[in-house]
Amino acid sequence: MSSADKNLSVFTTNDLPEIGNKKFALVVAEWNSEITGKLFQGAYDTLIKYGALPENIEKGTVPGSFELTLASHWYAQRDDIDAVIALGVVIKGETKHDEYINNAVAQGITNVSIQNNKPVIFGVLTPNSMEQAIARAGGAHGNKGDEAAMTAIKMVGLKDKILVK
Ligand code: DLZ
Repeated sequence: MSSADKNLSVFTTNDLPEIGNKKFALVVAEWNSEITGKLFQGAYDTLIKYGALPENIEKGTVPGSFELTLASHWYAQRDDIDAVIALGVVIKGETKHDEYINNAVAQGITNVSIQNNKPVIFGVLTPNSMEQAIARAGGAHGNKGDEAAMTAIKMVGLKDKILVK
C-alpha cells in the first residue's frame, strides 16, 4: 500500500514516564541542515511537550551523520545524561555512500547504546530524495524528530521499570 499521504510518525502516548528530572542530549548533523534543523525542532518540542525541562536538554552538532556515533558516545558516557537522540539525513545519491554511512551509523549507535547501557535513539532519515526527506521532517509523513523523542521518553521509562532504580 502506498504511504504517500500517511503520517508515518504515529505513536501512542499512554503511560508515559515522568521526565522532569531526566536529561537528554540531541546530536544533530550539519549535512542537510535545512532538514536536520526541523528534526531537532520536532524532537525538542516533543520533549518539552511531555515534561522535559529546557535546562535538561543539551544540543551538540556534528559535521555529518557519520560523526553521530562518536558524539553520541561522548554524551552517553556522561552520568547525568539519561538518553541521547542522534539526528541526521543521508540522501541517496549516485554512489553507495548512503549505504556505507547509514549502516555504519545504525551499527555504531546500537553499539554505543549497549556499551553505555542507555537509550541512544536512531533518528536518521534515509530517503531517496529531498522530497522524501521534507515529507518526513514536518511534512505529510510527520516528523521523525518527534518520533525519536517519543522513543527516548519511552525507553527512559522502560529502563527505570525494568532495572527498578
Ligand atoms: C560525505 C557525505 C555525503 C556524500 N552525504 C552525506 C549525507 O547525505 N548526509 C550526511 O549527514 N553526511 C553526508 N556526508 C558526510 C559524512 O557523514 C561525514 O561527515 C564525512 O564522510 C566525514 O567523516
